[in-house]
Amino acid sequence: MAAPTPLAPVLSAHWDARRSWTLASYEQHGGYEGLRRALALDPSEVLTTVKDSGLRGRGGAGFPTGMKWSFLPAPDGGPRYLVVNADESEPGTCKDIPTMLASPQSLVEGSIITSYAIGCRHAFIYVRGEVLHVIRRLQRAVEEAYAAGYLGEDILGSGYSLDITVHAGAGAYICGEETALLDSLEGLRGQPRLKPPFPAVAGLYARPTVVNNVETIASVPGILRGGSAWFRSMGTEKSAGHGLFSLSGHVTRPGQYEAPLGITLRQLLDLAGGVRAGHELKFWTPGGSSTPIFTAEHLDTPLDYESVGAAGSMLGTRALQIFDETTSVVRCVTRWTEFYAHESCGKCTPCREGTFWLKQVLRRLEAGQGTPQDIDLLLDTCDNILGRAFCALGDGATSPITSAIKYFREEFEAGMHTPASVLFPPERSSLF
Ligand code: L3W
Repeated sequence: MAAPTPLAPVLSAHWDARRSWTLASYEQHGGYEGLRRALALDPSEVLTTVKDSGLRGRGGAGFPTGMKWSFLPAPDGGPRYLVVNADESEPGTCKDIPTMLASPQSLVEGSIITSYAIGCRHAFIYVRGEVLHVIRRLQRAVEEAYAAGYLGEDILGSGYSLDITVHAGAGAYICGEETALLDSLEGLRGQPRLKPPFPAVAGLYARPTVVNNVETIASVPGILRGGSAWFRSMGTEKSAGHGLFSLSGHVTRPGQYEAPLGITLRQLLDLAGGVRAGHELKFWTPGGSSTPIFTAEHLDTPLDYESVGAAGSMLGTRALQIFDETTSVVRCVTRWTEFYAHESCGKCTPCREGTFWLKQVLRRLEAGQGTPQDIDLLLDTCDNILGRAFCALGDGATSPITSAIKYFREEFEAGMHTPASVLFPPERSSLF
């Protein structure tokens, strides 16, 4: 199979246009053509188009989007909802917020098409609370869409009606977990629900609900415009289409790079000017801090769901955090673990207690005051969280630790006698 080449961007194609966030700019670049095509089809045909495209959830898990929509039970006359997960909080992940800032109308258009396909009359966009500027921009985009007749009653004379509410969260990582998000949206404390039932069956207000990530929904207008075969012509057989890859850390030109799934980090680094000058790659995350880390040996691993999984990690949110040889892996993993311990919602014991103890052990290893039992203690604690926590937060917290010990065990052993700050002076690293 030929190596994927960087493609002409789709999602980010117009991000550099003047006032790209306005409806006028969006329309100038083909905006709302996808909605017009969708409204000319039966809702079931829109669903089939998305199913045939092979689009998979861009929020981390990669669940087939069309299949998720088709899990909604047959209409019973009651409400059914679309909830867009815009609670982007995974460490290193920075694709949804740039999308909403530069092209909020792509999310609004995608939400209308999706709602039409699933028979929803009221959609919600749940945005993390800290990003007030993003919330304002989205609200303005929704207002513009109402004024232009894309939202409200009888959209474009089709007889279909839809309202969209932009809802601000309060800044909790757990509210990115889809069922905690639904609880939060209902006004409750955001904590995960037991699954099943999945939201598709009993979601918001116990009604059938589709929960999809921002990038997933923003990809839908392009699929309606270009067709499912066009989308499938990019990426790999099982990981179709394009995606935003966010490069951060020790990289010359950090930012969002749009490319077909299956591109490699080596190719992305070529686009981003490489690892910062004079340094070399030590380790990186393929999908945010909740995925097992990779090293330089994975530079040519195709970044698609199957290949990354086969290499022992997850594609996740495609948040590629790059760390060079000046970085202490122990210090890095300790910072991430402090984040998980802080953000654990406390509902289940393995995650609440486990992340606390992982943090304690890692802090003493970082300080060079570890004990000979500490590596086994870390691995044993991770083993008691993995698969036993209530939601993915617990599992995610273990991934960087177990993978870092696998690749850099000697650095954890050094933590029994030498502080990380001596081995890796923070001023050299410039990160952490
Ligand atoms: C109906 C079934 N629906 C599965 C649906 C389910 C959900 C989707 C995926 O975690 C991952 C996590 C993070 N009937 C269904 C069904 N579904 N079976 O499919 O479900 P699942 O359980 O595989 O994943 P999840 O709980 O949604 C997402 C990883 O993403 N991650 C991302 C984190 C990003 C953030 C953020 O920035 N806000 O939190 C990074 O790696 O660790 O593994 O919709 O309902 N039979």
